[in-house]
Amino acid sequence: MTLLSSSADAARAALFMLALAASTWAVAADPEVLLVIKNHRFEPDQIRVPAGQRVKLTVHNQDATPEEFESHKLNREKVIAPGAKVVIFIGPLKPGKYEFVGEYNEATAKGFVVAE
Ligand SMILES: [Cu+2]
Repeated sequence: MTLLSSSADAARAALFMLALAASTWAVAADPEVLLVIKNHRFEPDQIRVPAGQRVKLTVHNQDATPEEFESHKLNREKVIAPGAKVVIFIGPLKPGKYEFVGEYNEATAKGFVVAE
């Protein structure tokens, strides 16, 4: 290992460490969305997310019956027990509209994600 020979080298090294830390923060900062299932409906039933980024979707089933979050367009399917919370990562998505349903109550439990 070479010792730093000048303060310019030290400054460059500090900048490098800063860049490294910044890229780590960027990875940790997935946008988060909370989705509640209540009375066999999603609240909210419309979600806006940034296109091109992975998004952390937390789905909290507040009903007394199980529900299944299902979306063919998002390629996700997950059963959620009564009272349970699950995390579903979606994206990165192209701009567009992505419908989802609660498969056990499709008449009322439906919504969509808009990526823009
Ligand atoms: Cu299903």
